[in-house]
Amino acid sequence: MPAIVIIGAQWGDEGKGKATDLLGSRIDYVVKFNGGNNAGHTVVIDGDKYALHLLPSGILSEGVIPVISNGVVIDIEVLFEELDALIARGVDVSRLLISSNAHVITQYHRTLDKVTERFLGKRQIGTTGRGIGPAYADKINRVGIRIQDLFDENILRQKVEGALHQKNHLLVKIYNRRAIEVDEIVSNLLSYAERLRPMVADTALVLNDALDAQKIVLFEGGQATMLDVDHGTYPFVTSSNSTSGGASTGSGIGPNRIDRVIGIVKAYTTRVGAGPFPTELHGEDGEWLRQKGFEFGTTTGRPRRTGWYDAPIARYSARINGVTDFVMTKLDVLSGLEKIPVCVAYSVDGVRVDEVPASQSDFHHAVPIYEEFDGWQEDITGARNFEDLPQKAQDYVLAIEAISGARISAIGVGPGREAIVVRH
Ligand code: 2SA
Ligand code: GDP
Ligand code: MG
Repeated sequence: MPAIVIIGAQWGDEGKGKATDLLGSRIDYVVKFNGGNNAGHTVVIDGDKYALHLLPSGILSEGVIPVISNGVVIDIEVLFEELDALIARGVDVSRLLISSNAHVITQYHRTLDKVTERFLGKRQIGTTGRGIGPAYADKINRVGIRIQDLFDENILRQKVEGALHQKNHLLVKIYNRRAIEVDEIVSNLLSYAERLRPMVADTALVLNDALDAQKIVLFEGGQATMLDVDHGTYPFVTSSNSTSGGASTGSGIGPNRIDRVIGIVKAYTTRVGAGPFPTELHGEDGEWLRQKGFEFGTTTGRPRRTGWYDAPIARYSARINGVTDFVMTKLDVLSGLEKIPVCVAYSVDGVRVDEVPASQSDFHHAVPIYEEFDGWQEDITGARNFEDLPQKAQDYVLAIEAISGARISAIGVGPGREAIVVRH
């Protein structure tokens, strides 16, 4: 089973970092293929907490080769900060490989991200402010800066000039900000070149060779299906393909090499930023989930919006990603509830709809139709086999599995690396 893809099946923060880390001991390469330092993956190992943003979570597993492939946008200053923080904690990061085709996030991308959001006012997306959208916009607009450009000053200067040409006009005339100097950007980027050089590689070739040699390669998706620029709740999405297809285009391996797609779902739902969220809870229950699940952004610290499990979204994710199995996380957070509502379909303007509506306006109007399941009162954090779970927790998982479109092969019962029930 050489190529495995892990993706978020909801709106992110499902616990992908933990799932990646769990597989870590069996894999040879771990690849981040989309997004940038907007991601936030928390991994807890022996009580020690690691928050990773730009680096793949698999970097914490000994012997694994971490790869940042072409689909990623890289803020180099953040990259080095994150590497240095791991080095200080004794993590070996020396094997990291970075694609020469990956794009770079610069100061003007961060600035534009923030001023654009401010300009949008009430219509803002609630981005992480890390410059992700503007960097991908430049990539698509063919005025992006790639990692390989840092090794040729002439080319770099020409490209930065090209990129800043329109942006300075926009910044000065529309947003009333100061113009950004070409020299400032070029010298900043050049200052990173020598440290970066030994990490840069033709990562598509490396990964294809690895797969030819029967190595196990894990592709770790950032963000999630409902935040995918094509398949998510556009425009309330991130700017990359965070669905499983992104693993192919974002790394340069053929789609037919992917054997397994693991969708990570939380036992309930959360979302950070604006946009539709049918099962969102605004009252006490929502706050209870937020506190009990510690639902605060790993990158920005923002409180996450919380709500019940949404089965049409799980089915949608199973379909769009070709999910072979789900890992359900945070089941422990639901312990102590009398009844657990699960969204099984929506009512859109009075009509029952069983699948995620194709029209955004319909999705904005979708009202969940709930089925209630019995809760359980026991603490389940010590469970390691499915049979260790209280009968009602087993029933909840099996009921959700039946309506979610794929098998649930593992269940998270606590934040720690070991807190997982694997179903055989
Ligand atoms: P962006 O910055 O352009 O990617 O923002 C666009 C939308 O994508 C959402 N987004 C996220 N949603 C959940 N988790 C993310 N990572 C962090 C975490 C978030 C944080 O792990 O907690 O710390 O706030 C993430 N990254 C992007 C974002 O909220 C916008 O809705
Ligand atoms: P990611 O972006 O999908 O990697 O997820 P985040 O790291 O942003 O958020 C998931 C949070 O849930 C982290 O704080 C994890 O430590 C935590 N977590 C993961 N799995 C479980 C679980 O099964 N139970 C509990 N209680 N916490 C979990
Ligand atoms: Mg996260």
